[in-house]
Amino acid sequence: MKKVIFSGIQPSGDLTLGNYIGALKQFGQFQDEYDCYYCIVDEHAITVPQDRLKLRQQTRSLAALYLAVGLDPAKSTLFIQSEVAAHAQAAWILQCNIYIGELERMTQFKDKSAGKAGVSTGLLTYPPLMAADILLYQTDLVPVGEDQKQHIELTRDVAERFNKKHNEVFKIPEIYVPKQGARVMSLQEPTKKMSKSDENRKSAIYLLDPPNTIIKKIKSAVTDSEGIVKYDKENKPGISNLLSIYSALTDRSIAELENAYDGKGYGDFKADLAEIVAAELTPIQERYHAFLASKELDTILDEGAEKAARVANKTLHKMENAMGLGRKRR
Ligand code: ATP
Ligand code: LTN
Repeated sequence: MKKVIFSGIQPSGDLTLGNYIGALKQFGQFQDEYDCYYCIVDEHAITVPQDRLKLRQQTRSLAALYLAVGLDPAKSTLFIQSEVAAHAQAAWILQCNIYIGELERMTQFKDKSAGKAGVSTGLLTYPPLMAADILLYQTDLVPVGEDQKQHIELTRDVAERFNKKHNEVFKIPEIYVPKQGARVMSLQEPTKKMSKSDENRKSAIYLLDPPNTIIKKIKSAVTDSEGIVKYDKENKPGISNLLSIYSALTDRSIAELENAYDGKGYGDFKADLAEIVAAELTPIQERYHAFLASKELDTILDEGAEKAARVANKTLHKMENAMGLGRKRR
């Protein structure tokens, strides 16, 4: 039997180059070897306030993007989290097996709740829902950016704890982070991660940015005054980030790039990088617009949800049996 991959992205805004390099770009590569589930995690998105119409539009847009980067619905199961009820049901059971202290320690929770009034309970219980996503499919591997490491560790902990108490219900998943570009940084503040919810639109390249915007943003990316293309994350975070992006998109090593740009300034380097990014994104954008306008998108999502529910319900029933919920189910 094929091993299982599961990953999810929130429809919480326009996707960035960070989402692409850290997550999306990997997804297509697994399709032939693994049984892949790719989810649009809209229930995670509502842990912070969302506009109802925008959320729907972003959900559809993300589905079209998944397809545009090359996910093949004949090989991968593509679906919307809220359309498979088992996710919320399993999350509740997992919440009852995770301690509050474990959730309060999560850096994503601390970052997103710091200084905010009216923090939702969902923001705190975000990780059990994510654990449910992963564990319901008996997942082997979870491709994500580095920022999700802590959540995957908690998922493993709760799965091991549950298995110990209730016999083997879950497969214990492993994280998969890309070698290059696991943490793409902001173009304006290169010590902060590039994020789709950043208010400064210049800090991120969005997957749907037109080529001239991409060129402008890379040109104005913050670097240093030394003018030497060299990787030094501590002292030269800006150029180091651009080097990582370049390397992730071309499969050329950082050392090779440093050599190639030896004696050249940041101007040449940035111009080449802008061209590479635009060349990577333009065909994706063309396919995206075609999918967004097609009826096929709804059929793919309907079929995806149906298949996902069949698989997820099997694990959910095992969880309910283990906890003694309802009547015995097979
Ligand atoms: P938000 O800013 O709204 O929290 P986000 O941009 O972090 O969102 P998510 O939907 O949380 O995006 O993440 C989708 C995937 O993209 C995850 O696998 C995450 O690890 C990855 N990812 C997000 N930002 C980056 C980044 N800057 N570098 C590499 N990977 C990233
Ligand atoms: N928490 C993730 C999104 C996410 C996810 C998942 C990723 C929700 N459920 C399951 C992998 C597997 C994020 O914010 N990037």
